[in-house]
Parts: sequence; C-alpha cells; structure tokens
Amino acid sequence: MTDHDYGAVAAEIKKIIPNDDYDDGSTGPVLVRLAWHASGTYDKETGTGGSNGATMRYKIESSDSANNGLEYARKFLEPIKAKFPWISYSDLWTLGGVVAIEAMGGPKVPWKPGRVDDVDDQYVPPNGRLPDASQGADHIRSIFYRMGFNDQEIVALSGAHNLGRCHGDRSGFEGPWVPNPIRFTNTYFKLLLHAEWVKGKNSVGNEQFYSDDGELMMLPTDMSLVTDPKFRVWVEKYAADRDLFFKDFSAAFSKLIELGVTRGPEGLALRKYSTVARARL
Ligand code: ZEM
Repeated sequence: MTDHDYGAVAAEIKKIIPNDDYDDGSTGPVLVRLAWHASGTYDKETGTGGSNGATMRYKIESSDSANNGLEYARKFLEPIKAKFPWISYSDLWTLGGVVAIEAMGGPKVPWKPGRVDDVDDQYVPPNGRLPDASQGADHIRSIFYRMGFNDQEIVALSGAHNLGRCHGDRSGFEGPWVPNPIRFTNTYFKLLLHAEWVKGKNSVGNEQFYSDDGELMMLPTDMSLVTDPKFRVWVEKYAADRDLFFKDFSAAFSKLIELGVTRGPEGLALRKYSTVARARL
C-alpha cells in the first residue's frame, strides 16, 4: 500500500474545490465537515466510532440528522474514488478535509493513510454522538471530552466555522459565520469577540445569533465559547494570533482524523473492538 500515490489523489481533490455551481463555491467547507463528522463519532472509552471504517456509507449513520447535506461531499469525492479505486473511503474522506483546508488558505494538516473500510454495518456507531448546536458549554465539553479533546483543542477546532455556512433545510440554522466563508482565517474568533451579536429566531424557528446587519450568524454553541471563561481565554488568543490558531488547529484536526485509527505493522488500520465495546454499540 505504501506504493500508492496519495499525492496524485490530493491533486485531484484540489481540482474540485473551486466550484461556482455549488453553494457559492462552498465545496471546500462541506468536505471539511465530512472529514469532521466521519471522525467525530469516536468514543475513547469503547474505542468505537471514528473515521476508520467509513461507516457513514451505511444508512444508519448517513441518515443521522447531524449528517444532513454531507451526501454532497460524498458525491463530490465519488469520481476521485473511481479514478483511484485502491484508496479507502475512510482515507479519501479524511484526505478531502485536509486538502480543502490547505486549498482555502489554511494550515497544512499532517495526514496518514491506512484506514480500512468496513464491509458491513455491524460497527456503525449509534446516532447522536455529534454536537447539538442549540446547546451550550457543558454539552460541547461532554461531546469533545468523550473523543479525548481538552478545552484548548475544542476552541481551536471550532475555528473551522470560519468556513461555510448553515443551511436551514439541513440543520435548522441559517447563514455564514464570516464574510468570506471559503477562506480559512481567524476572522471567526475576531467576530465572536468584537461584533455585536443579537439573539433572534430564524425562519425555521430556531434561536441563533445575528450580526447587526443580519448578514452573519453564530450558533448558541459558538456563543458559549465567549461566555464560558475557560473557552474565552483561547478565543482571545486565536483572535489575536493567527499563526498560533493555525498551528493549534492543524494539530487538533490531525488528532481528530486519527481517532480510533490504530495501525498494524503493514500500516493498515486494525478493526479491533473488544466484546465489551461491541456489546455497547
Ligand atoms: Zn460545524 N456545523 N459544528 N464544525 N461545521 C455546521 C457547519 C459546519 C457544529 C454544528 O452544529 C454545525 C465543528 C464543530 C461544530 C464545520 C466544521 C466543523 C452547521 C451547519 C452546524 C449546525 C450545517 C448545515 O446547515 O449545513 C457544532 C454544534 C459544533 C461543536 C461545537 C468542527 C469541530 C468542525 C471542523 C473541525 C464546517 C466546515 C461547516 C460548514 C459546512 C458547509 O456545508 O458549509
């Protein structure tokens, strides 16, 4: 497997990112979200979930409402899978996120191949492991601590909301966080701290926060990063220091896409749930 040319796959992914026909050019952001949701199901207690296995190919996981809209990202990567059939979906989806981040001006994120796709749906993690945007700091902590992240990493990862937007028909929230959502910067943190945010109800009836011109938004979970004092310390650091944000984001995203991926001597990931873990699924 080490003979495979992953650089060639990355080059093909890079080509599909500028795409004026999709969502104001937001192919990159939805690819980043796919990599995150494929990985963010991880549970460190049982070792279940995570990117290895590409379990979102199965109905139980793809139909989790948190994953609404990610069918676009999976579809964008299909021609690349057809061109390089030797790459696993789990490697392709995580590589897609990493390539998109860099192509949109973000940091280089260390990525390793070797994930192996499951052949049936017996290891699909249960729905409900991804965060719920209508909640606050306690909820985010319980979700991300379950994956093994700390407060600093939670804030760094949340900086991905510099990218893309919310779609009412997918998540029940509406709008972009920043004026240029296809450029990876630390603007999200600056806006969180320095813009006026007013709570309102969106057209679907959910509460979110609006900038004074109504063009930009924050989710309730985003706002908890400034109201919670421990999170806020990191928001302030990342708003003031783009390079620190890039460095910490890169490390945290790289950790995210490695969750649950244990490679054997051949470099291939092992599928290895204990009986206890299996019983808990
Ligand atoms: Zn998001 N995210 N996210 N996120 N996310 C959305 C969109 C995007 C939360 C969340 O509920 C939502 C992380 C963390 C958290 C991206 C990346 C990452 C949307 C809008 C919601 C509701 C979906 C829609 O309507 O299409 C919550 C509660 C989070 C926890 C605190 C992390 C971590 C991410 C990556 C590292 C990205 C790139 C998008 C934009 C997707 C797009 O299609 O434009």
